[in-house]
Amino acid sequence: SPIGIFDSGIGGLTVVKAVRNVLPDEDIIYFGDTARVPYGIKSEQTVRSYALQITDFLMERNVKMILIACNTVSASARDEIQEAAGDIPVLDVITAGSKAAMQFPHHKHIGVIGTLATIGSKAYEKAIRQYNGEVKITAEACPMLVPLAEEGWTDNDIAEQIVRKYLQQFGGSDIDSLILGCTHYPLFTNTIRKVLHDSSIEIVDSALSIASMAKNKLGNLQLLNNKQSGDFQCFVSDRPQRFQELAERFLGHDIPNVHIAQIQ
Ligand code: DGN
Repeated sequence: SPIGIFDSGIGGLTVVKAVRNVLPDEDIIYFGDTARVPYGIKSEQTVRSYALQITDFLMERNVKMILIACNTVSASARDEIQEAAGDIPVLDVITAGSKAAMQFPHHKHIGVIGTLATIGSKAYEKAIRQYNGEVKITAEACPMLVPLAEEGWTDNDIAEQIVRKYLQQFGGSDIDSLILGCTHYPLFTNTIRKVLHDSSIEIVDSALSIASMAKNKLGNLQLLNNKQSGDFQCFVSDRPQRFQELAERFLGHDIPNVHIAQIQ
C-alpha cells in the first residue's frame, strides 16, 4: 500500500521529492488542498477540519503511513490526525525537523524560519524544548518567500536581497543551525548558503528530515516496499493548471496526470 503525503497546496512536493530520493520503490499518493490554500491565515479549528477530511481521503486509499508535509497543519492538527488514523503511523515535518536539529548536541543556538502561522504558533520551540531545555532558539517569519518560490525567483538578486533582509536577524548572532520550517524554503537553500557568511552553520531541511524518518519507521515496522520503482498519484482540490505549471520547480519533474478530488 502507498504512503500518503499532504499539504495545503504545492509546497509539499518538496517532501515528495525527498521521499522519492530515499524510498524510490514506494508508491505515493499526494493531496494538495489547492482550493483552500493558504492555511496560514485560518483558525486552528478550520485547519484541523480540513486536515481530518484529507486524512479520511488518504485512509480510504489504504495508505500505510501519513506524512504531514505542511508546517501549518503540523503545528495545529498533528495529534488529531494521529487519533483519526488509528494504527497508521503519522509523521510531521515539525517533529522531524526538530529531531534532526537535535543531532548536533553541541549546538547552543538554533534559528528557525517559517510562515507567520508557523512562527506564531511557536510549534518548533515547543518541539525542540521536549528534547533540549537549554538551547537558545531564535525564530523569524519570512512571509515573502512563499510567493517568491512560486514565482520561481529563488536564485536571483531579488531573492538574495530578501533572504538577506530576513536573515539579518541571525547575521550578527551566533546560530549553529537554521531550520527551514516551511515547505517552500528548500528551494532557497543555495541563496541562504550564500547569504549566511558562516559556512559551518548547519541547514536543517525538514523535507529531508521527514523523508529519512519515514524510511526508518517503515524499516522498523517491516513495511518497506520492495517492488522496483513506485507509482506516484497526485490529487488536488481545485483546477490543476497552475499546480502543474509550478510542479517541476518543487518536484524536479512535471506531473502529467493530476486528478481533481472534491473533499469535505
Ligand atoms: N505549506 C505551507 C507551510 O509549510 O507552512 C506553506 C504554504 C502556505 O500554506 N502558506
